[in-house]
Amino acid sequence: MDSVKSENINAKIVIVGSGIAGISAAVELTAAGFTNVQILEATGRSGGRIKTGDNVVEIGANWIHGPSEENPVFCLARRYGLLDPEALTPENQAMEVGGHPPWMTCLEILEEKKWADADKATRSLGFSVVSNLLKGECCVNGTHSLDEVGLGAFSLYKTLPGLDCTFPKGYEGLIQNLLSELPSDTVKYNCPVRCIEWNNTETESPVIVECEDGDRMTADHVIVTVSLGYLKKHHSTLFRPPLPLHKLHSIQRQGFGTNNKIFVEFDSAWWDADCEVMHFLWEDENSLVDKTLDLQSSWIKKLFGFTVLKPTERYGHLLCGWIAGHESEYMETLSDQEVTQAVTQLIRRFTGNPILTPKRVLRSQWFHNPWTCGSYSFPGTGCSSQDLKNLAEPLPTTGPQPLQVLFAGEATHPCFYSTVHGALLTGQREADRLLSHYSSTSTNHVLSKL
Ligand code: 6YU
Repeated sequence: MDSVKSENINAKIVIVGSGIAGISAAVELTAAGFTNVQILEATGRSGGRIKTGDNVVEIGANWIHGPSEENPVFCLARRYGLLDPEALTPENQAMEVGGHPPWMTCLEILEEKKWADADKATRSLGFSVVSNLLKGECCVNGTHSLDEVGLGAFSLYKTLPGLDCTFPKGYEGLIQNLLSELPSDTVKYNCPVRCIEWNNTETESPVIVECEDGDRMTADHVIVTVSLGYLKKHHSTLFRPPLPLHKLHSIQRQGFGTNNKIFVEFDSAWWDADCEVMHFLWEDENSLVDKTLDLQSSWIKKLFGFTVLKPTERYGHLLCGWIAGHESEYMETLSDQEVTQAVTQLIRRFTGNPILTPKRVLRSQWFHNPWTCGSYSFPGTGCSSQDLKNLAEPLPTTGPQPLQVLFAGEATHPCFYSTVHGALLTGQREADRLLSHYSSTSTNHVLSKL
């Protein structure tokens, strides 16, 4: 690992956000010898969109997508001893699943049928299956409709080999282990940043970070890791002077949507022991046109299905429903009772069992979370790889005081956007950028990873 020149070790680096991107940046900078690294976190906890609830229920990120040697989250989780033995086997790491979560089984139904000579009822079923697939695809992409996803940029997403795996004791274990590598006072909680004033010439350090409580601190560098949703909503007040236009346009072009989960717990299982996923097919969905006219009465139809959480010893009899888009955002505005009622009706209708009653229902609300403003990014229509580069570009790139404001977070990764490993790599990328800047050697280096 290159070392930083001793006179630069005190450079003041502020990191906005204590999600995986912010924490991984802090760990790398601290390990390289920087002594003045402070994370400012708006909420009272670290982890951001990694959030484990009671009974190891994952409110946010679920899987390590592509758990294999190239995936830094997998390597870290293995190092910290956070994975089940199956996930560590070479067979598991070699499996190619094409980047889809383990729920997209509906395709098999389509493949079994000969659609060209099918009768009307069968064709109608076919449309229902396709409609269901599209709802699932909206969840994967975190978008309302696939019409909002740019075809060109869609192919930028890179999948890694490995059968997606979970953290048996919760994804947050990764966060706790990483935090333990930092000095205990590194994260300041309940400290929302209101404004980042850069290009200051009146103070010795070029950046002033102003918090909601009016506290103002100077910094040599600020790494911004807030979500793209937050940036879209607050860029005009968050930066003074404003962001350059090309960066702003890229923020606008890149998509950021909502995918929520609805957990439904039962006293006992009413599904088969080998059931992994249930899809809901609606008879009247024989058109692929988006026709969400009455959210109040039809939002639940956007829920594509339930995955069965396993093993039962860990989760009890628990289903996880998935719902994306405007219907998902509407669902967030309903009371717990209204959501429970809609889900109960849905399950009774599809099972034909009028007395099935969930023990407990819990849903995520990522769109109305003021510090996230949605779930994750996707390549919007008209978005190109240049937009992703622009999102990651620091300010300014040249001049006497470069790299005042740097940008990390899942949406700034060129091919692993929307994932935990993507976010982690962007934190390391920006730490590396500062290390190269301050490094005693001029060679471009890659730090020995954690
Ligand atoms: C993954 C998965 N997964 C499900 C759901 C969600 C996400 N992801 P953070 O937001 O974490 O941190 C920023 C911090 O900043 C935060 O703490 C804020 O409080 C703070 N902040 C904000 N404003 C501030 C201010 N003003 N001042 C101070 N602090 C401030 N990823 O790998 N596996 O299974 C899922 C899933 C419901 C919501 C996911 C998954 C996404 C990850 O959770 C997410 O990328 C990272 O946690 C983000 O970390 P961060 O540090 O950048 O931000 C084919 C193809 C198509 C392409 N897509 C395929 C991939 C599918 C993605 N998978 C999704 C699936 C699920 C289920």
